[in-house]
Amino acid sequence: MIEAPANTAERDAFYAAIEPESMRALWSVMGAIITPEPKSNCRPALWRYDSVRARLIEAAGLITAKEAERRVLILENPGLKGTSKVTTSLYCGVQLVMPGEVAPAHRHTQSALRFVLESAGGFTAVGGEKTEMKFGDFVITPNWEWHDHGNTSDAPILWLDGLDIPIVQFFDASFAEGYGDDQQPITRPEGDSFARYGANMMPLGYERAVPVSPIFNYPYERSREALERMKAAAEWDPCHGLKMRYVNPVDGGWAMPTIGTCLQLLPKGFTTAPYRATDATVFVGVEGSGRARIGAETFEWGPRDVFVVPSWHEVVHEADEDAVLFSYSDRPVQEKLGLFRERRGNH
Ligand code: 1HN
Repeated sequence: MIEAPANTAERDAFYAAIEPESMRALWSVMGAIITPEPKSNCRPALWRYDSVRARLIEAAGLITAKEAERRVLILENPGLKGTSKVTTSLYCGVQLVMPGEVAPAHRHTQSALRFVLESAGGFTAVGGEKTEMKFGDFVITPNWEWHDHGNTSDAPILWLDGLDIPIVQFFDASFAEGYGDDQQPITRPEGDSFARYGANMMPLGYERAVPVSPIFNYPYERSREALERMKAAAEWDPCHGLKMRYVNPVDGGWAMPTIGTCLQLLPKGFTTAPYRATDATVFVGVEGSGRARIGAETFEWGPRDVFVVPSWHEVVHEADEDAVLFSYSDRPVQEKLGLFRERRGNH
């Protein structure tokens, strides 16, 4: 677009003179703030699960879940150091709860998703209901709901946390408080919300005041089975293989208002057509293995590895065996604001 006009001694003096008066000449910065295409410090990156897990076990020797409140290692984008961001708009971390430990109840205006990476038994309680967290489950903690977690097994439990922290930060809308006790009172039996909202039915007359799915655990067993059954019909999307969106059953929209979540299957030997979109996306390997070619870089991934495709970077996926990927992005926000764009294929 507009290239900054050349600097002259007179112009530089003018810029310096207006700076203390809290003014800036638009023409000196316009090209930097209105770019012809997305320009981001967010970089393609991958974290190996084995390395993250080993560091978390090390951290467990340093601090309890209770003292830490949440024993989490943030996956910080190497292009966004010091910001606690995995992409410009989203946060990602991996959390460890050791056998018998609890992560105490609190609430905040940031929304969270959990994607369970390793579990022999553990729970999260959200807004008065507990749910067992099993491998591959996608669990939602809506904004301002009390939540606490616990490990009821004799092995470590680990999951990925995806939060909209940078979005809430952008709007200066953060509120948070502790419950004052480790665990919140349980007011509904386990499985209650799945029975009410997860059986392709809903209580007659049900209306939801908040724009988030009333299902808070989307079990992997169910989602994976759907993909397996669809495989037989083989209506592969050239860019995505079989990619399914987790939905809010109330309105068919995204399960969360700020974070879009998907589960996809790429069959053995599949190579996707090049794809780019404005929503920087965090991918989590669930099953199988493959590689993502992101621009000029290639990232080999296996189960539980995490990688990031930044906004408007071309990605090509290849699967070595039947491969399942979970992913999340800020697409719901961009769609609501009319900003989302994608380009299928390379032209
Ligand atoms: C949080 O509440 C959790 O509840 C995890 O497990 C990560 C990162 C920042 C702020 C709150 C959790 C978080 C978090």
